[in-house]
Amino acid sequence: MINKTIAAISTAKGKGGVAIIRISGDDALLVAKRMMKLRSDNIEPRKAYYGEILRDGEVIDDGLLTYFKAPSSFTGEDVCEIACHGGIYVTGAVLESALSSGASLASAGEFTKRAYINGKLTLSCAEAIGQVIDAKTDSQLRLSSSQARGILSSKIDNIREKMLDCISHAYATIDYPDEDISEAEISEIDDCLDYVISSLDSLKKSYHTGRAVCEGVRTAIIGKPNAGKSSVYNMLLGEDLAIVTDIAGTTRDVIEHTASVGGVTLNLADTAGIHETFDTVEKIGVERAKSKIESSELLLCVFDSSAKETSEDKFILECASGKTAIALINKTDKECMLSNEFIQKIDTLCHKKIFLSAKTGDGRDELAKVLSDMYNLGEIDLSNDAVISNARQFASVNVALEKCLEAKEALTFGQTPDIICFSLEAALSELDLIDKRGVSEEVVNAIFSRFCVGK
Ligand SMILES: Nc1nc2c(ncn2[C@@H]2O[C@H](COP(=O)(O)OP(=O)(O)O)[C@@H](O)[C@H]2O)c(=O)[nH]1
Ligand SMILES: [Mg+2]
Repeated sequence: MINKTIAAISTAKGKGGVAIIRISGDDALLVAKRMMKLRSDNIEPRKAYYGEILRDGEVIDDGLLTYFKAPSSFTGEDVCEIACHGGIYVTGAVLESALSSGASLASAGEFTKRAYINGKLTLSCAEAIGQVIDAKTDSQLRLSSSQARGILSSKIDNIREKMLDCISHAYATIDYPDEDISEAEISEIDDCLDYVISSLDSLKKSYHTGRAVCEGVRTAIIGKPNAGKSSVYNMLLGEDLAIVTDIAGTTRDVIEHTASVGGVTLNLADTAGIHETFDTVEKIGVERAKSKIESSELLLCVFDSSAKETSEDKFILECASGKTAIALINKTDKECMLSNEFIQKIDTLCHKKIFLSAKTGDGRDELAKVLSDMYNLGEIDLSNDAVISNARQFASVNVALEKCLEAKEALTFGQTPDIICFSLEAALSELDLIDKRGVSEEVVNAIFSRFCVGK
């Protein structure tokens, strides 16, 4: 039953100055009044009221009650927020009091799900709110905050309206089957369709950036022992997380952390140096490094420039071919001993090469620039452009685009309008999977279950 009144702690679990218990549903105010001794009985919306908080009739804390009357609240239902002291035990006790006063415990994401069901948010805005909460980097925050404000949703609405225009024009011609479609009508449908196609195409392309920012790029740092992989790893993370020594074979297990470089989220793996070894543990490390190469989307191949290249370096270069790889020619604070021939080979096999010193940090900015260019961060304004950032949205945009291209082909080859309409309607229902009611309950539940309780 949707109108069951729910409650949860909406602030993070832990000790803090203040915590907020949120209550939503028809009985929200009744529950709040039962659990608080307030000075006034007349609670007006959007005002804060001080009072004592009771549990089983006993005062356990004091705090502020704010009431938001439906539909002008986050969930669209009656909402009460009680701000109490932010200790772990006291917030638990206040929540308990809300539950014993008639509320049920909210499940993960239930407040946001209700906001979606009550039409306060589109699905992509709701997803973006989850991403705002989960954001670990500045780019993630900028992107998710703009999508939470509805930038993607309004772009989708705009495309949808244009699609409807195309469909209504095409239908108008079906209604008068005896007349041929006039040149003017064809060109009107054609222009409208071109706009829809180019908009869908830029949304589709934006996923390259959206994914790199939100989900991150699976990246492996590879190289021979002592090339400086762990030093590069630490430099990119800005912390000494991996052990660095001049002893070959220091890194054995794969270590993974997330770094933001040039706005791109790198899901970085530092690996063991790849070479022939008889050490049992190191051998396992080398195998793991090799399998990381397979499962990564981007390779950062580290070469030690202070010594002549070896067969191991050549092997690393071979690993790079056919993959997206950036060569990091490390230790540039020392004299370069790599042969020109080897550097030329790097140029042919790697996407880019960067001269770098993990010791001094030289070259880090260039790497940031290369990554930002690779993922089009310079072309996209994360705070203002509509960007696709998850696979669900991408799949729908992709299919909608294909269907529109089919409609365009039908129009170009002079097919009957019903064929054009058929493709356009398929595109429309696919687009409606992003924000509109075409989304199945299963998908909606899966999206909201990823949220934390209290959101
Ligand atoms: N001079 C200099 N030494 C470096 C640089 N990067 C790493 N090293 C040194 O090279 C050795 C091996 O580094 P490490 O990061 O452990 O290499 P890994 O085995 O590839 O992980 C250590 O002694 C580092 O201090 C650099 O840019 N310049
Ligand atoms: Mg290492």
